[in-house]
Amino acid sequence: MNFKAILSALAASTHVANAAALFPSSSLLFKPSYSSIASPVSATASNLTPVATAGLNSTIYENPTYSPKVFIINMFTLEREPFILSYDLPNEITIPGLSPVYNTILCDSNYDLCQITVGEGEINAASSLTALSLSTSFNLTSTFFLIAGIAGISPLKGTIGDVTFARFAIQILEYEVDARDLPINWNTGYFALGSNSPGEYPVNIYGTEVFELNVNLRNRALELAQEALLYNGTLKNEEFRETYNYAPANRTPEAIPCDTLTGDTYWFGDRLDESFSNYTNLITNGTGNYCTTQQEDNASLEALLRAAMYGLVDFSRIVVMRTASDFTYSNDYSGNLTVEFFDDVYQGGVTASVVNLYYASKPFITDILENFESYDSGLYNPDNYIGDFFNSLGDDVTIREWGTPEWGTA
Ligand SMILES: *C1O[C@H](CO)[C@@H](O)[C@H](O)[C@H]1NC(C)=O
Ligand SMILES: *[C@@H]1O[C@H](CO)[C@@H](O)[C@H](O)[C@H]1NC(C)=O
Ligand SMILES: *[C@@H]1O[C@H](CO)[C@@H](O)[C@H](O)[C@H]1NC(C)=O
Ligand SMILES: *[C@@H]1O[C@H](CO)[C@@H](O)[C@H](O)[C@H]1NC(C)=O
Ligand SMILES: *[C@@H]1O[C@H](CO)[C@@H](O)[C@H](O)[C@H]1NC(C)=O
Ligand SMILES: *[C@@H]1O[C@H](CO)[C@@H](O)[C@H](O)[C@H]1NC(C)=O
Ligand SMILES: *[C@@H]1O[C@H](CO)[C@@H](O)[C@H](O)[C@H]1NC(C)=O
Repeated sequence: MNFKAILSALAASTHVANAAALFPSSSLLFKPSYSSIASPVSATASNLTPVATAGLNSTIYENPTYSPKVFIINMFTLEREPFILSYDLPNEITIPGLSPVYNTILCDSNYDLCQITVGEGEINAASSLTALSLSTSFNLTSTFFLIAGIAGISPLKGTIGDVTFARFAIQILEYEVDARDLPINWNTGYFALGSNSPGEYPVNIYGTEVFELNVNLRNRALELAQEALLYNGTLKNEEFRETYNYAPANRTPEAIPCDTLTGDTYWFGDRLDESFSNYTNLITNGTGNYCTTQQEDNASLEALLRAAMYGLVDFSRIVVMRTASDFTYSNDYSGNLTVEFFDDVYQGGVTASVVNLYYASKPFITDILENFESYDSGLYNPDNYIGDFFNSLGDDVTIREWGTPEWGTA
C-alpha cells in the first residue's frame, strides 16, 4: 500500500477530512523521469584525495559537486512519500554504499534540498549515512539535516499523530534476560551492560548510548511545527485515543519536545515502556525525557558524528523529528492486538504520522531555505553540549563553545 493509495482511500472515507486535498500536487508522486542522473559522480583521482590529512577536522574532498542546504533523511517508503510527493526533486544521484532498496538520493533543481532514504534498522541507517557523509560528491559542511521518521509513542507522553523533536537519542544497549527467567523482585528483564541488576549504571560503554543534539535548533523546528496545522487522523484513531482515559494519550496531535529511543527490536508493552523510560533516566542522569521509540536514530547519529569528527558535517545542524504512528502499549488491547492495530494503515496511526511528518517540517525546511544566511551564520548555534558519550567532537572541531554534558562519565 503506497502513500497515494492511502490518501485516496482516506479521501473516499466519510470519516476523515479530505486528506488528499492536503497534497494538491499528488500527481508528482511517481515521477516519470529524472532530469539528470549522476552515477558515482565524477570520482576522479583528484577529488578522491583529501585536501589535507593533518588534523581531525580537515578532511574535505576537492571539488565536491553538491552542497545542499537541507537534507531530509527518511528510513523507508512511507516516510519519504509525502516529501517526494510535495517537493519537486527531479535530480537523482547514485553514490556507492547506499541501501540496495533505496539506491538514489533525490535533489531539487538547484540541489539546495536533497532527500535520502537510508533503509530501516540501525545497520541500514548507519551504513547509508556513512556512505553519504564520506561521499566525494557532497560537501555537507554547511548542510542542515532533518531526520524525519515515524515512531511508537508512550501514551504517558503523547498520542498518535504527535510530532516530537528530540534533544537526546538513546540507544537501548542492555543485557536482556528472558521474562520467564526473571530473578525474584525484578520488574524487567533489561539491565545495563556490565551491571548486575536493573537500575544500575552501565559499566561497559560503547559510546553510542546517548547522543545530544542542538537544543536551540531543535526549539526553532519545534516552534515552527507548533504553528502548523496537524492532521488529526481517522475516526478510528480518535476512538482508539479515547480508550485511554488520560492525557496526553486521548488528546489531538501536537508538536512537542521529548526524546527518542533506538533499538532494533520493535517492542510493545507497558513494562518495557517503563523499563526503557527508567533506562533513559539512568543513562542521561535524569536529563532525558523518553517519549518515542524507533530503530535508527542513534545509528544515524553515530555515522554523522564520525563524519563531524573530520569536519565533513556539522553536528550542530541535525534535527531529529519523529511523528507517532502507534502507541507502545494499550490499556484495552493485549499486546498482539496492539500490533494488529498498528499494522492496519487505515485504523492505525501510520497515515496521521506520515501526513504530519510533511506538515510539521514544511515551515522549518522553508525557513532554512529562505533564510539560509542567518542559519549558516549561527543564529541557532547550540548553548548545550552536543555529541556522544565519549565527547568525540571535543571542543576544537568547530569555532563554537559548547556546554558541558549533564550526563555521562567523561
Ligand atoms: C542514541 O540516542 C539517545 C537519545 O538521543 C542517546 O541518549 C544515546 O546516547 C544515543 N546512542 C547513541 C549510541 O548514539
Ligand atoms: C579544526 O578546525 C578549527 C577551526 O578551523 C581549528 O582551529 C583547529 O585547529 C582544527 N583542529 C584540528 C585538529 O585540525
Ligand atoms: C564546502 O562548503 C563550504 C561552505 O559553503 C565552503 O566554505 C567550502 O569551501 C566547501 N569546500 C569545498 C572543498 O568545496
Ligand atoms: C484537530 O483537532 C483540533 C481540536 O479539535 C482542531 O483544533 C484542529 O483544527 C484539528 N485539525 C484538523 C487538521 O482538522
Ligand atoms: C522503574 O523505576 C522505578 C523507580 O526506581 C521502579 O519502581 C520500577 O519498578 C521500574 N520499572 C521497571 C519496569 O523496571
Ligand atoms: C491475539 O491473542 C489472542 C489471545 O491469545 C488470540 O485469540 C488471537 O488470535 C491473537 N491474534 C493474533 C493476530 O495473533
Ligand atoms: C551520571 O551518573 C553516573 C552514575 O551515577 C555518574 O558516574 C556520573 O558522574 C554522572 N554524570 C554527571 C555528568 O553527573
